[in-house]
Order: sequence, then C-alpha cells, then structure tokens
Amino acid sequence: MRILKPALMRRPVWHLPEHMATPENVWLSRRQLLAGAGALAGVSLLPRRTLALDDEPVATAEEIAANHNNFVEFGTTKKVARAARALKTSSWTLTVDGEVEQPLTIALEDIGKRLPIEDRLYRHRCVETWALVVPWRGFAFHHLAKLVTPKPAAKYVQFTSFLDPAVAPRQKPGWFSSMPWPYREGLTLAEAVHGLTFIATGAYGRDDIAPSMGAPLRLVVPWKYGFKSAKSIDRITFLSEKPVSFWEELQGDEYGFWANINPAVDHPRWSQAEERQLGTEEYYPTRLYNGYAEAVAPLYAGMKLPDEVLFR
Ligand SMILES: Nc1nc2c(c(=O)[nH]1)N[C@H]1C(S)=C(S)[C@@H](COP(=O)(O)O)O[C@H]1N2
Ligand SMILES: [Mo]
Repeated sequence: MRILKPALMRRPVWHLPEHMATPENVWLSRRQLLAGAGALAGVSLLPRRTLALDDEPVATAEEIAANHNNFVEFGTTKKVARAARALKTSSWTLTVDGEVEQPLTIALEDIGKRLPIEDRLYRHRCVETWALVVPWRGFAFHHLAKLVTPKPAAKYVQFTSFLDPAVAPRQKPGWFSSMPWPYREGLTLAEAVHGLTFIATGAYGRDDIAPSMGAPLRLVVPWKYGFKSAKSIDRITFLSEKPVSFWEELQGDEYGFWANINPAVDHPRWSQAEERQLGTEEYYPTRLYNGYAEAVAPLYAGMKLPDEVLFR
C-alpha cells in the first residue's frame, strides 16, 4: 500500500465533502484521489481543510476498526477479535456506586430507557501512534452521573472492565503474563462529566458493539490516549481519592493518569508527533488533545502540572 510521507501530506484530509460521507464511498474515493495525487507527485487534490470541532471527520470502516485492537484480556497482539467473541454480553449489568446519593445497578437492555442515546463520530488515537475514526452510539456520561447524584466528596470516577477468567483465561491467577486485573481507568470528576466523555452502547449505526471493540459498554474519552477508554465495563465508581489505573500500575512512567494527547510530548520510547490512520496507512500530524483542544483545554487551564505529567 502506498504511504504518503507527512511532508507530502501538506493538507489534512480528515474532512471530506458530505456526499463522500459513507465509509464505503470514502474508501473508494480516497484511494482514487490518492492514486491521482500520486501522479501529481504527492500533491493532494483535496482542498485544504483545518479540522474544527464541529467538522465531521471520516469514519474508518468497521471491518478495519474491529480487526485491529488492543484488548489485553484476550491477547497481546492486535488480532484478538476471534478470542473476544467469548464475551457474554446477554445478561450484562452496570453498577454505579461509591460516593453517590443513589447507587444503581442497571441492566444493559434498560439503559436506552433511562439515558438519551445519540450518535457521535470520534477520533481515536492509541498511545502506540495508530489512529482511526469511529461512529459510536451511546450516551454522554454526565447524564448517568446526574442519575446517581455524586456526593460532594466525589472527586474522581473509576471505570472497571469485566473480570471473568472463564471468558478471558488470561485473567486466571498465575497466568504467565499476569496483570493487575480487572482493567480499570480513572478520570477526574470534571473530566468525566465533560460533554465529550461518552459511554458507547453501539457503533456503526447499530445498537451493539463488536466484541473486540469493547462490547457491550465502552468508555470513550476522545482527547486522551486510547488506553483511558476502558472496554467492556461493568462498574463505575465515584471516588474521593485518585485511583491507580491498570497501565499506571504496570508501567506508570510510560502510561500516566492524565494521558492527554500532545504531539510535542514524546512517549519515553517513541515520538508522538505523527499518527498512522488505520486502513489508509497514511501518516498525519498528531493534534493537541486529538483535535478537541477547544473543548477540553479549559479543563486544565488552572493546573500547574508539567507537560510530562499532563500529557503522558
Ligand atoms: N478492558 C480493556 N480496555 C481497553 C484496552 C484493554 O486492553 N482492555 N486497551 C485500551 C487501548 S490501549 C486502546 S488503544 C483502546 C483500543 O480500542 P480499539 O481496539 O477499539 O481501537 O482500548 C483501550 N481499552
Ligand atoms: Mo492504546
């Protein structure tokens, strides 16, 4: 596959015209365009677009998004889709507890009755530098927070993935790659109730999610590195103290609590300046807060944290 070097990609092609907005059309059209561009020594024919918050990026095809994953419960390669089919999502419940006035346990099938379901197209950027764009369906987390009424003591929110060694044998004690199961992630309360923070219940226009992408409930925090977006969650806990997350416990110097995306702050072992779009294999400059700076930078305005802390 042809790889356009960043220097030649003088303009972002995140945004394509409306008539090209279905993934299938985009695939064909982009390839044709890029083939044409190749003939013109790498100069794209697309008009220059700078992605604004309300611009719609272009979805990655589901076949690609569901077959290149990080989901360590099912293996440490990107090819975990088959193993993840072991997930049993039929009698799933979500428990919301901790520092709240009205803790609740809600069955998956009742979520749509109590929370406003909407579609959102979000960029996703893994700390390992691959990136894609996913059309999620689900609800903004602040709606759920309102249902349980956080107590004044609540300062953080922890999102916990399933724990079931019968489904994910790697979670058996003593497995050679023993990890601190279950997978879990944390946000400040302010981050959690930010309008962009989303719990996905569906994707690609459907009311369910491919198992490999974190069925049946998946946190989505689009301005942070992908590891913050915990998959297959069954518990959300409001806390007074900052929780330690899965990767932080394993390798805290490389995968911190904040993990906000910033092209200028390298991972200790590689540059974060560019990202590779799955499917096209094109490289683009990484965007501050993954392109959502306008919306989320105010969250961090008063903080005097060094970049290595806020962005790693
Ligand atoms: N439970 C769980 N959630 C997880 C992970 C995981 O291994 N287990 N990987 C994280 C990482 S590192 C990334 S990049 C994204 C990957 O999401 P995707 O496979 O849908 O692209 O899920 C995140 N959520
Ligand atoms: Mo990741």
